[in-house]
Amino acid sequence: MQSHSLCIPMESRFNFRGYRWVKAMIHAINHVNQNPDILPNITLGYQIYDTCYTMSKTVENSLAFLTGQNETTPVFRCSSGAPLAAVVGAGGSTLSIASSRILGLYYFPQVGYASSSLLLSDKYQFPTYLRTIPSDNVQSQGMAMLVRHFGWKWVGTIAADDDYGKYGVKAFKEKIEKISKPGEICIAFSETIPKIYSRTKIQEVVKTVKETNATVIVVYSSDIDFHPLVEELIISNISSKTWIASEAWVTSDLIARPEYFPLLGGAIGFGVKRGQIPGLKEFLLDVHPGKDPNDDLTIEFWQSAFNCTWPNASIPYNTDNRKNVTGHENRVNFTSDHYCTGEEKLEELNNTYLDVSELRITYNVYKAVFAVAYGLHLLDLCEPSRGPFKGTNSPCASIDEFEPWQLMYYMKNEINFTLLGEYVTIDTKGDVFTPYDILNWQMNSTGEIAFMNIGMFNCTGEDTYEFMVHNDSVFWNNPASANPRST
Ligand code: TCR
Repeated sequence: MQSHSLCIPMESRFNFRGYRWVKAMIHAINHVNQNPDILPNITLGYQIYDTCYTMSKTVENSLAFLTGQNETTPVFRCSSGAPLAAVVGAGGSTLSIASSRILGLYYFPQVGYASSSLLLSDKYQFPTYLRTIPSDNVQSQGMAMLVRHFGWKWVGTIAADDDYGKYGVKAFKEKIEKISKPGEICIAFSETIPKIYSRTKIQEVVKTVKETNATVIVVYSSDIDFHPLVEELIISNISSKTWIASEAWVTSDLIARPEYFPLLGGAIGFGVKRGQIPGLKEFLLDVHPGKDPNDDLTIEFWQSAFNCTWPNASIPYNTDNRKNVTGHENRVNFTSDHYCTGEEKLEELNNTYLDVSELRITYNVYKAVFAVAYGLHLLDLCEPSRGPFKGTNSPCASIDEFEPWQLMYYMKNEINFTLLGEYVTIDTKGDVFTPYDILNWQMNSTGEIAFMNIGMFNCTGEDTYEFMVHNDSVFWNNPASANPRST
């Protein structure tokens, strides 16, 4: 495995959830390799890069991946000479968009598992982008129907300042306009969360939230971007609001903390379809930094998980340089003064890495890998002289030396397969339509936050939807414990 981890961390902690996605990706590849019905006699390999949640690293990594060796002319081959098949990723939409502009240039297939921005459905701009997460066009419709369902008149919006937040909120407003009568639902305010930390800007958002009469606020943001605002809202003691959560933060362990419950309890949000991946838990437990001295990511994982320094590690434990970059005063530099022994007990680790109870994006990652595998499988099944490509004798592509556009031919036309009992189909815009669970933040008896399933939302066809909410199951976070009439 080749992992590059020369990040300036955006956060002072290791992204355990992201690391779980990495493991799920590898696990899925292993499953494909072990499965005699998919690509028999072919072994898929992989390279995993860390985007560091930044645009520049994403672009750089995409080019490094394509050239195989820091050259600028892509050869589309691994160092072994085998063809590169596809990119799975990136995480956030802004990063997928950046890499997709490069990959699209070469007609190189890309399958996203979390990037849900509407922009990515535009095949003119992103001809080779497919995804296993629905477009936010769908989620925004769901949010608008939720607002109408509960009869709220005034709604505020807060968006992360990126292609996810801004386009999500834009679609939400358009859907509101479409499904309501004039004056029935109104936008009380629209704020954005800065991408580069600025306490002053965040305090302006807090001021708006404090002063508004609207009791319902939609937040379209990743957990990482939303977190500094949450901290500031907590300081201001804001409560009795009903927060509508976009899928990226609704089940995040960074936001769903008991200490934030007075602020965010009762939040209602959309979670993409869950899945259970056989054997994943065991696979997650099967990591050790001693296995491969070049596996920087695992070493970094271990150091962060157990608060220790791995002997001779190239990356020091948790050095946070972000302070200098963004002027974020709250962050500290800390290094651990003791070495890891390698005897640390992974089973005792109590964090989101090992939590396989809410596999939503993780399941999408798994699906994305299978989508690529099925594309390759179709390419490999091509019958000689009955191939789809131009030339004498209708040639096929060869699995040992195909070109990116040849795999793209298959990925674009007919990706549908059954995975773990679910029928997965990706349309010609690269989009999928899977149902959402509507989740409500409640406090369970042990003082932890539970994501109660209170309904579902599904897009069933062009402009046709199923929407269902159990009103009686909703926990409302206000003194009356009742639907806040945001009038
Ligand atoms: N779409 C976001 C990124 C994102 C995400 C997540 C990141 C989504 N869900 C869960 C971390 C965890 C949904 C985007 O940028 O498109």
